[in-house]
Amino acid sequence: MKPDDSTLLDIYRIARRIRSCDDLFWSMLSAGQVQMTYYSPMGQEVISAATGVALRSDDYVVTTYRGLHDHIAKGVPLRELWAEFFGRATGTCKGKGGPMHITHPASGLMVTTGLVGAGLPIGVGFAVASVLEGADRVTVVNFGDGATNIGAFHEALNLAALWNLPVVFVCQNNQYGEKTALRDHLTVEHIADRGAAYNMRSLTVDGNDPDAMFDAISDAIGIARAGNGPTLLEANTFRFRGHNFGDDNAYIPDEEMAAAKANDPLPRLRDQLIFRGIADQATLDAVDAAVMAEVEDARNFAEQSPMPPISELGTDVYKTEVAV
Ligand SMILES: Cc1ncc(C[n+]2csc(CCOP(=O)(O)OP(=O)(O)O)c2C)c(N)n1
Ligand SMILES: [Mg+2]
Repeated sequence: MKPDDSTLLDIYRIARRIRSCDDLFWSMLSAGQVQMTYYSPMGQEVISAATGVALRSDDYVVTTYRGLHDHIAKGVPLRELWAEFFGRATGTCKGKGGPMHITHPASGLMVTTGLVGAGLPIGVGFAVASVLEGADRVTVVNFGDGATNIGAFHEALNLAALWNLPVVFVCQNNQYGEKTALRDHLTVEHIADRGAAYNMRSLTVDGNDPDAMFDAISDAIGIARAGNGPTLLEANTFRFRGHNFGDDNAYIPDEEMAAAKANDPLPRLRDQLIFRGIADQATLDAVDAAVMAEVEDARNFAEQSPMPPISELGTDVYKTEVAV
């Protein structure tokens, strides 16, 4: 299904929101104004934005440490999200999860995990739960290219295919697993080729193309919701800001980075919206300004929020509360 004009504008707004949060996190980290573990999703925004508009609010998403784009696109409120990234008591997990463990069931963002590949079997579990409950909810699991070398990826795909589960596996192929390039860790041409081992519907798309990405993800979601089983969707993209804050991308050849930057999904989408007459510069500038105001509000909220009290250390952690 191709996105209509208003859907494309929604994708732009969400992608812009992600980019603005990432830019501000990056400048605050660089200035030493905040300390946190941070894995930038810069360059991968359109994958999540297109997925976010294609999903229902009661659908589920599972993601990884590189999850900011998925959190925002699924609708985790920016204030609580920022507060959790900053470890504040007002955060989604009372400041005890941090950037790598965002959970916000009210918006369907169920799990963020720091363990590579660990989200896939969890997503399969959510899909089994939907079937047992008779709900037509779909689960989208996001992971990287490197994660497809982990045993859990293969176990999850096998079971999802065998049980015909309502799950979509989205591999955000950013061409690198930490400092290892795709060509040094993969024997198949496309990650989607791995789905054949499980007789699973599989395809590769340009994740930076909002039309192609929305088309592919909405089809996969529709097929899963109708009870027709899982899809492995490989969304090609690039990672602009290194593996994590502190990694300078020195191992990425200059020409490769230049080509990727020329394919930056944000300006590409903006140009498309203008070229196709969907929005003009002034309209998009207004969207950018409104988004920036939301982001500044979230930053202020997080900065002004208290740290969790010591008494919270043992709560929500163990089944039996531990007094501290
Ligand atoms: C089970 C496990 N093994 C190793 C690591 C260390 N590690 C963290 S991120 C990463 C690379 C994963 O690459 P990819 O799946 O492509 O995701 P990306 O970081 O590119 O989004 C590795 C090896 C880990 N967190 N968990
Ligand atoms: Mg990767």
